[in-house]
Amino acid sequence: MRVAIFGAGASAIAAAHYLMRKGISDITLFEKADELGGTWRDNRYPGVACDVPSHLYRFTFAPNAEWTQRCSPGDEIQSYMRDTAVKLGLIDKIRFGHEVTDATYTDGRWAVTTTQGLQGEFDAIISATGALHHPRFPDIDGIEDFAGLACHSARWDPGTDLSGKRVGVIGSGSTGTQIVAAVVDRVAQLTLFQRTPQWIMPLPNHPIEEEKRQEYRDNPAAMDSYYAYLADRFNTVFADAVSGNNPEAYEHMAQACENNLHASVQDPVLRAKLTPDYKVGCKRLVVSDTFYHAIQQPHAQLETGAIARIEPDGVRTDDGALHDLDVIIFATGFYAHSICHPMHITGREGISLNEAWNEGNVAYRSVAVPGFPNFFLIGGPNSPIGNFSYLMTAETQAKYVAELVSKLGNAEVQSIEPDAGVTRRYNAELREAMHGTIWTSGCDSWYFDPHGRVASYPWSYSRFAEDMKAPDMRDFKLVRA
Ligand code: NA7
Repeated sequence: MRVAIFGAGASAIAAAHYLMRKGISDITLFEKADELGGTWRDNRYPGVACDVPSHLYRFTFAPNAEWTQRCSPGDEIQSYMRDTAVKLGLIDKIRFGHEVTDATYTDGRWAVTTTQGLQGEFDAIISATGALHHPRFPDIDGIEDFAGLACHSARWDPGTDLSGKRVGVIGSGSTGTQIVAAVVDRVAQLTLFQRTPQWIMPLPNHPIEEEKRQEYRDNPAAMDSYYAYLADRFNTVFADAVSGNNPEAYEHMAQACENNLHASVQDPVLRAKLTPDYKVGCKRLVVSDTFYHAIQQPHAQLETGAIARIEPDGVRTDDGALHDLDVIIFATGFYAHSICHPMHITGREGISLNEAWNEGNVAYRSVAVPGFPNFFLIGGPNSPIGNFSYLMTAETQAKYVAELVSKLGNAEVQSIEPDAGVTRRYNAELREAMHGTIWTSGCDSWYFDPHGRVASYPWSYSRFAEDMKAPDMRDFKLVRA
């Protein structure tokens, strides 16, 4: 059994781990960059941190007593990803600098080609390439004309010195708010260009003291109990609140965000500018207990006027004002629906994944696509991507996919793919369930795909966990050799 995994981020690490648990060790991970870690390798902007507590944002199979903060900074998570890959013995299995360009299926085998040429044939492939990694630059006139330093948040060079600089941040999502809070004390002047205000959930990011870390080192079971506690809080309270499955928790959450704004911002004009006109949770909730303080510093400015264009000296807003800047940081998000792009994946009878998905990304339970035998996804279409630990999603899917892949180890089974009718019905049910969710309640967000459909998971986390416990083989077509 030879399995290829595309990517070497969290999803790929989870996939490799669960394949190895099934005794499948001939695994090759193709990684376009020269380092693993995915989003934590790419995002090194000031203030980058996970908004999920670290003791939950970890693999169940790799507990870590060393987290230094409740929500750890990006570089700690990146080190954790690397350490985990080393412990699993994955480093030698990764081909760095190999961006997959083509994967073509013929008679039970996938031929994989990367930027370095044909890499041979595999019995199965798992695409674990992530959703948030194609930086999205705003469509603003003159973006090329800026004379200072302009950079997307996911392309930030951590060596950049911002002290004494006039800095503009465009975008006020999770990334923009983290940057503002992190740099405000070191810059001469800070302007946040906000197109739409965000609801902000205050979550103090306290340090985890050495004493606590020692306790976890001495007693790993305590970490597991804490993980279980956090998982329960996040999945049955937080995530279910957002997905409409826990109205009482939703009310608490909405109230907490409203109280946070009122308690933190006294100036009525500024407060009005920061008040969203949509429901809490419609856009992905921002988690911060430092942003409101930062934006109220005397040298910080919240600009809500529309941007007319970018000029060599800065940003000109519609009212004619020029905001002079030395640095512009584009915290403008990602092409979140470019799953598997720009790879050419060709399934049975020459069907291309791009064609199969030309009216939107559709999969059976996020992990498999009719017409694409022995091809699986981690973090595929409609994966649970709300405000909880993506690592739990990735692990649950990886375990499920490993179960399917292991069936190919049986010499009698040549290929597995989901039934087209079952997949259609699953997606019809999913779209139906999307009506009335908070995400469709009247705001724009990166959850919407270019076809206007929300690409999240509409049901409760417990349903996801239950449905994904093990594949129901009646939903799959098996071709016997
Ligand atoms: P997001 O959440 O997609 O936020 C992008 C921000 O950029 C958002 O405030 C946008 O405003 C703003 N934006 C985008 N285009 C423009 C233009 N043309 N002009 C002004 N402002 C613009 O990306 P993040 O990187 O913050 O977070 C992505 C996810 O990463 C996050 O949810 C976590 O899961 C981790 P808009 O709201 O569209 O008006």
